[in-house]
Amino acid sequence: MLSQDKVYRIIDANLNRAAEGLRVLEEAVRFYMDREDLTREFKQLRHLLLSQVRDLPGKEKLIVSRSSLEDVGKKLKDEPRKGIQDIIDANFRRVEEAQRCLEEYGKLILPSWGEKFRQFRFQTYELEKRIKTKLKKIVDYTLYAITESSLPEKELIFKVQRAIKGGITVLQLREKNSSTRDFLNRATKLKNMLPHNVTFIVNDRIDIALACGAEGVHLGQKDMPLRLARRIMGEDKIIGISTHSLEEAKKAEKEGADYIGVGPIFPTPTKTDAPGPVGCEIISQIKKEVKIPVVAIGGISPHNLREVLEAGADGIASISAIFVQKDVLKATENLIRMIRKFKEENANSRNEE
Ligand code: TZP
Ligand code: MG
Repeated sequence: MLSQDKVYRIIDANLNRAAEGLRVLEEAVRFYMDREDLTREFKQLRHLLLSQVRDLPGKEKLIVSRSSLEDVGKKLKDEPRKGIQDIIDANFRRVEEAQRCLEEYGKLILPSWGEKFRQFRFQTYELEKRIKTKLKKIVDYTLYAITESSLPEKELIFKVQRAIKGGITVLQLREKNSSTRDFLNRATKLKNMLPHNVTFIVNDRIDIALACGAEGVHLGQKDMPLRLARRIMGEDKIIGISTHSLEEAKKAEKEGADYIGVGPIFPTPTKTDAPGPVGCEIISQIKKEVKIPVVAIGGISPHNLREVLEAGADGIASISAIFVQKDVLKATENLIRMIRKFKEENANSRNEE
């Protein structure tokens, strides 16, 4: 039989857990997202939740029943956090689980707590949805490396490690001939080895992107339509679209793409079914009319990089200038150094104007 003392102990632990989790979330929306409205909502929810104790018969037993030193669960460690998104995810879980416990155990003491805490839980789900749509990761598209398809796995992993060390900011896994299982295994391995400042995108396959926990997917004009992809992926995932004209770029933005790839800018032997090169001019045209980041792709190398950046590209995507180089580390370091130097010069000359 569950003694009343133990029920009070569970209630006490979960009130604290819920309040602490809400406080962590409140700090995130206040200081990270700068959202006064959401800050207020979290504060209200926390106060409302704690104020329920007023009506709880025998509420003085809560503190009496507390025995954190004897808590057998206190040694269980939380997973390490990779960044703000991880913290937010973990704390929503914590709050929702605590609310569920308060709903289940609380109603043993006060039946109305069942419905009250159910409502708090749904209010929390709602807040979570709103925050997740706002909190899409801010991606640095500066150097977007795309893997060479069908590399032996060991070589792929070795080269990706070198590219990470060299400073890529996005990694896209592009496998054109793999089985689903091989593709997924590779995606999972790469996802697990990427530091959190390198964004992981899967080419073509929404299912694999979701299954391995990638941050997004990259789709071509003949892949899953963007609106359907968004419905499947959810608002918090990144969706990039390949475009070859201003019209396609505008359409992708209108339908909710997070970034566009434009190209092939120059002739490239890497993608044989790509339309002819579109040149740099299209980058400036698109930049004038489209607000989402523009990543240029196709035949880009240290020799023509400057032209692409001068046309206004937010980032450079490449397969061969990174993964088909003898020394992937050096090639990557060189590209990133050139791009950063250009961006710095540009920022300085804009300041002087
Ligand atoms: N899409 C347009 S061009 C291209 C893709 C995937 C190939 C880019 O490869 P590279 O070696 O950087 O030209
Ligand atoms: Mg595709």
